Amino acid sequence: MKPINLALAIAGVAAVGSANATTITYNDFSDLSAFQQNGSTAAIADPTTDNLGRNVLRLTNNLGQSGSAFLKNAIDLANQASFSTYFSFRISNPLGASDGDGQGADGIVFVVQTVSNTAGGGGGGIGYLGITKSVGVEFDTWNNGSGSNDPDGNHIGIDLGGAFNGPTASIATRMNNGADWFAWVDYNGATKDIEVRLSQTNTRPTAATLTRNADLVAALGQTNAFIGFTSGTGAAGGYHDIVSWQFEDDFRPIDPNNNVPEPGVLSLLGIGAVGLMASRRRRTN
Ligand SMILES: [Ca+2]
Ligand SMILES: [Ca+2]
Repeated sequence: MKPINLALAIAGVAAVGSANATTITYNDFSDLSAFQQNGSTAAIADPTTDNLGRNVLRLTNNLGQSGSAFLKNAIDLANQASFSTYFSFRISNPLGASDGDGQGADGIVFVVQTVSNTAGGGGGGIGYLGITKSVGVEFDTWNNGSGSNDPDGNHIGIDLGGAFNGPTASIATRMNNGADWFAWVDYNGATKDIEVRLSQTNTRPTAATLTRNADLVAALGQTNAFIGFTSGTGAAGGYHDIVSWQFEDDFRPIDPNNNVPEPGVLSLLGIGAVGLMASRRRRTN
């Protein structure tokens, strides 16, 4: 079902105290005013409508690019940097060179970082390389070889410190196949487990696709973080789009097919905060 372009963002900015919760929801990216866009992402006209008529967050759209979009306001993550997020992405219009599984590169990285709200290295860096004090979940579509910790040209990985250093999982179906993909990332600060789920439907998989145990408080150096996405292209490229996004500032795993947990208290700050664009949620399917 095609999303209806009404509900743009529901945002709460947490005040001091554990009773407050922040939920950020984008079912549509027609208003990007809450984002700092960098590199190629900043050069792409907003709003960007994909060929399905949806307003998407387009990170890259050509060869030789590096771009990113991070929320301008840092978010204070609760319970030892815990968070949950769910987003859908689409990689279409593959350009340039091919690797073993076909044309298109380099992918998308979901990033939680504290250094700044800028972009990292392009190409095989996927806009993530060099963003220290970060955790990145890569959706990597180009085989840069073992030097970049790439097992193949179509895998996911969980990385720390702006380097490709974590466990990876190969994905059988090409992620740059022009279809919508659905991803979940959950970090539980109590167990220190990062779990990533990836699916071609919006049904949350029971089992994680990839896990890594890591101390994010140590990796980040603080629990106040910029949240966003990066992408890079090189001799191969394509359109790298975020189609929808939900982010929770604590470990609250998201099941888009059940009632999404409402934050206990939604504290809305009008000035300098993420804009309140709608008063009710819409499902993304
Ligand atoms: Ca790669
Ligand atoms: Ca590939």
